[in-house]
Amino acid sequence: MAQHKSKTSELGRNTLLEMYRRMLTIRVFEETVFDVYRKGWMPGLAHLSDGQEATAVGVCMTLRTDDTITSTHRGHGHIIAKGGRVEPMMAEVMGKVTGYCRGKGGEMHIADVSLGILGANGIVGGGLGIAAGSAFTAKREGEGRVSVAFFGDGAINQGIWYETANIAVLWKLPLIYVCENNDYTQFTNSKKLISGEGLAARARVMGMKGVEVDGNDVQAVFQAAHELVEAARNGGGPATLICNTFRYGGHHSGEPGTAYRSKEEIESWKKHDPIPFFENQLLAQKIITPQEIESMHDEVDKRLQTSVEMARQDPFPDVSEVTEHVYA
Ligand SMILES: Cc1ncc(C[n+]2csc(CCOP(=O)(O)OP(=O)(O)O)c2C)c(N)n1
Ligand SMILES: [Mg+2]
Repeated sequence: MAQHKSKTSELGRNTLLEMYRRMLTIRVFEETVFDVYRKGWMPGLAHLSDGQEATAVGVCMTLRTDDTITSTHRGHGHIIAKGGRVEPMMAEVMGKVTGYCRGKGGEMHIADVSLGILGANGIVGGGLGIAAGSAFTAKREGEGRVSVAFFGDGAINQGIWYETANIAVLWKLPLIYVCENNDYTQFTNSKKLISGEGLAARARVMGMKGVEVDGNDVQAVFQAAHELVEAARNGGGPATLICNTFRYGGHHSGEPGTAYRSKEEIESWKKHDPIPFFENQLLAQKIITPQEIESMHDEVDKRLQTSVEMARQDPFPDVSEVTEHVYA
């Protein structure tokens, strides 16, 4: 991954295309999971992140493989952005033994420690404490690793945010808080829930930088994240990046997401869809051709279809291992 280039204009073609491929992979993964859900091929509900791809990819492309991330209940995009493979992810979604967590985690609890993915998490704010612990370890080990905690605008009101932010500032931990501000906490507009002057101000009051960015512009996210990540890597301590974005679907796959959000609101965000937005930038800069875009779409579609076919044939974990690989 690109660690030392501070602007996307300094990134090579291959890195830019990889950013595009990962965004597209997230979009198609989410659409495929929704389809799998509707067909009754997975247990439970899916928490999808289509619409939010640029935030996940813009941040994760600034990271090294040994940097760590923690994710949320809406975590598929973060995992793909950090290099996770869609085949064991799809198997995990479908509860199969070939899944990242042997089918015992499900869609909300995917982890791959070898890639620094310390886990998605069904507890709102649950990843923040894990990320702070990882940042503490990174600081002690002194190898310049950073820890990124993705969290939602709803999670800023969880006590653990303040507890970890306090100690992270005091101890100058290499911890970057990345808020995916999609304006909603389940079915409530977050403006009704957040006091004071907003999310970035909350970060500043704790004594760290609070930077706000267009979360649907992957190049803007990359640049803002890169600056904060490199400062943290070099001993500058924690910071918070607020990425303004929007989820297209419902809070989960079981609801259409239109009862509490107007169609106009959803449509207006779709006009600033992160994927065509980046696509147009790449086309204008002659980094990609329309033919290459088409073949990348075909390649990603096929890969996702194959991942479903494979997972469908894979077995569920055997009942004899029900108490294995679990903590409780
Ligand atoms: C500790 C805790 N409280 C409540 C819930 C129920 N819950 C699940 S998601 C959610 C809203 C989270 O909103 P936000 O952090 O903005 O994330 P988003 O869903 O928008 O990605 C809530 C209240 C939970 N899972 N954990
Ligand atoms: Mg939210």
